[in-house]
Amino acid sequence: MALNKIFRAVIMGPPGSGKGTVSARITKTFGLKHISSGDILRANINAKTELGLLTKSCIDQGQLVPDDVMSRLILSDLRGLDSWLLDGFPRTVSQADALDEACSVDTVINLNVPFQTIKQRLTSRWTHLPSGRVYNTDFNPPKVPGFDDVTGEPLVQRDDDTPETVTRRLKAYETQTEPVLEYYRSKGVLQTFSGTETNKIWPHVEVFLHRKLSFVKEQVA
Ligand code: G5P
Ligand code: MG
Repeated sequence: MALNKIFRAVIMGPPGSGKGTVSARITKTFGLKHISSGDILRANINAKTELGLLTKSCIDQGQLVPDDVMSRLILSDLRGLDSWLLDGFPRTVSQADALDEACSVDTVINLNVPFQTIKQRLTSRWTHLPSGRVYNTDFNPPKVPGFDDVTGEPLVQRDDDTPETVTRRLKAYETQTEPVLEYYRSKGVLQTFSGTETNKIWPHVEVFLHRKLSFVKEQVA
């Protein structure tokens, strides 16, 4: 489906809920540009930039990077883009306010996956750092174990995917990110999808976005 109008979406959900996995499907099906705050931070850490050096310890400890750093980073990335799918930002009410001041959001997709399901997934996740592509030894294993399907480059396990850090990330989600759901609910743009399997959640997201995009098209016409 070619996107010929402005459409701005946010995808939310706890760590490991499948935001990256569902975003890849949205990008493939609807052509929305995927902007993942975590992927951008990890690319900076990998390249040892100033931002990477500044944020690495926060991420490794399962804490959030300060709001002003994140808002500046992501809002500058959005400049010049009409349509996008934001993954991992906003993560606090202060970040949601900063985004709201810069532009409006058409829809917020919330993946509501139980914490117990998530913990098992993250310890068996393998990531291709340059692209952000994710694999899972149970759910979607790479064709050749340990290597990216597209580039053949090695996969790594994220430093923040240890059981202790995952627990801290879930806590940060509960205290700092869950209030953002209420923020968007009160604006009438929040759409929640609940379940334990991405393959069962995805068809509902797909139908929802098809409807939403046809509606935006009619408004534009
Ligand atoms: P990130 O990178 O944004 P999180 O913690 O929000 O990290 P994460 O871990 O990237 O989210 P996800 O994208 O929601 O998870 O999930 P995913 O990668 O698609 O799926 C997880 C695993 O489950 C994969 O292995 C996938 O293959 C598998 N899977 C998917 N579906 C299924 C299924 O149905 N069944 C099974 N068995 N497996 C499945 O942020 C990282 C850090 O960066 C900082 C913070 O420190 C954060 O902790 N940060 C920010 N700090 C402040 N403000 C911000 N805005 C920040 N953004 C990032
Ligand atoms: Mg992710």
